[in-house]
Amino acid sequence: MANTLYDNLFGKHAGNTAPFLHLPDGGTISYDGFLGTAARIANAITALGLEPGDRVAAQVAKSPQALALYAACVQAGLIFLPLNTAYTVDELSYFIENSGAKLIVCDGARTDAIAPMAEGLSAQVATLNADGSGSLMEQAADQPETFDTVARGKDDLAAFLYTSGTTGRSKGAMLTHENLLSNTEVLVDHWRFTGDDVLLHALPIFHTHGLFVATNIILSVGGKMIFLPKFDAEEVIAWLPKATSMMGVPTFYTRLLEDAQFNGDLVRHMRLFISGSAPLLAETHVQFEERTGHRILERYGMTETNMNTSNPYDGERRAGTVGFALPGVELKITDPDTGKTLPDGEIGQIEVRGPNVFKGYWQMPEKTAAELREDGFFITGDLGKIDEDGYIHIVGRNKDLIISGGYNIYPKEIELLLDEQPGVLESAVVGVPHPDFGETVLGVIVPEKDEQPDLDAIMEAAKQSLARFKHPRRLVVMDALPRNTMGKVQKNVLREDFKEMFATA
Ligand code: MCA
Ligand code: AMP
Repeated sequence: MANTLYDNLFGKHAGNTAPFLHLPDGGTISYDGFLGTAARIANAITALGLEPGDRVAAQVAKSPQALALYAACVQAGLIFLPLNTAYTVDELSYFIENSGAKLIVCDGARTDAIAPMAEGLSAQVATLNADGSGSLMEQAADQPETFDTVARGKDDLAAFLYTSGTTGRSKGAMLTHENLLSNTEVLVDHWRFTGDDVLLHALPIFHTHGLFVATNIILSVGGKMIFLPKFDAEEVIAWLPKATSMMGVPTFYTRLLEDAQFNGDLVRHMRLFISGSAPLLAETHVQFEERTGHRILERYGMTETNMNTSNPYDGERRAGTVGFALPGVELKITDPDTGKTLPDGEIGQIEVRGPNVFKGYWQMPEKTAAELREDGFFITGDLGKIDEDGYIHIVGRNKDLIISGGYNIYPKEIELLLDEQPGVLESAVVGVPHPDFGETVLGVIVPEKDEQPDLDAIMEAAKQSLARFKHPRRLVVMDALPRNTMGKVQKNVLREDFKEMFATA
């Protein structure tokens, strides 16, 4: 029976004994072996009573089994909801409640903390540890290696990825089989991926970049991945000679350049380096070319849309730009006040439309309507312009967002926590330049009259409820926040005043 995503990414490899994953210990996993594991997991999850359309939340370390869980969900018609392993139980409980997930797959070390929350939300819990052990694989062990693929059409939902807005909590972006498959096919073609490619994969698999861009492309062409648990410059340098291509966030490239062992000889044979998720400094692009002779190909995407634009494969890869709209994607620059299209060269908000654009935010019709126009254009919240040669430049954001090492951080969430702390009258959180993470989090606190807030206690409170990557790297106390005549906090002034704070961090 037809299943749009499963058939095109996974099912077509049935019986293929060629390697799919190369593991850091030197082992390999074949396509066929991987599909067998996925089918066993699909059987195990179905045996738990889950039905097509149910959500499966996964907060698990990167492993072949974690990837097989994704394949299993697609095969069983379940909606896959991957979550950052850094999220605290507080953060997790929101995603489970909001999505109505029926099953949470988590690391065994976290079950004590997660089980009570899961029980309260009527979700089952299964464990999957970094080494592939845990109750999920125990339950899968006795299951058959084949599974009757559940029929799913192009408009059926394949995944929810949570992403925040400027106000309130995260929203579940609903992605269909077609959203994911159409983008994969365009990228394969645009970036010339083939079955001969060996992709060095050091990204996490709980976000679009590592899962729906990197992994789906390799699955689509039947190539191989060097599947590293995380980015570690030494490990990456050791494996690069065996790879043909790599995808990364800008921090990957700046960290490689900082390593004296990273030189042109190591990567002379490589076909392609791709960067995205955050702006790649033109300076990094230039330094990388000087060191290696390779021009990094920068592209631009979002959770809600997968990839929208890319620099050309053959033409000039222009530093500081994100290239052109991908085939099938329409992109326009509009006036944020009127929504009218602006002439080339003028700065406005970036809007995109195409088969890659998501179906809306789960159970949030008003938020969907605010960002996804009736005519199908999605308002990205990024500010950009189109230059005289047609290259798209991202010049800023119309949304209050910090991108640290490729992870998105929404200041509002941190401000709400800071504002609640004893002695704090109000706060503002801004992103300031950071040499390693691109941007990092600075918290500015205004004390209540005659109060001296305990900054250590505030950091401790942040640790309790927020993932580590969201913690302010520094807290600064000010008498008052800069405001404009309308009373709005001028975050641009704070960003300017503190832009050198981490210059030498
Ligand atoms: C880890 N830490 C971080 C980050 N990552 N803090 C801020 N920002 C981060 N990104 C914490 C660690 O918990 C640690 O805490 C401390 O900072 C330093 O850790 P370090 O060892 O330096 O970090 P790492 O483990 O090496 O990770 C850095 C990383 C990683 C390799 C850059 O964050 C990463 O893989 N980022 C990729 C994110 C990604 O895939 N984004 C794509 C989103 P402590 O101080 O306790 O030790 S998809 C997307 O954006 C769209 C769709 C797109 O266009 O792709
Ligand atoms: P996310 O919400 O994780 O999907 O992050 C999407 C955001 O990352 C976009 O709206 C952009 O602000 C940013 N982004 C992704 N790729 C790039 C890039 N190449 N240059 C600048 N910003 C980027």
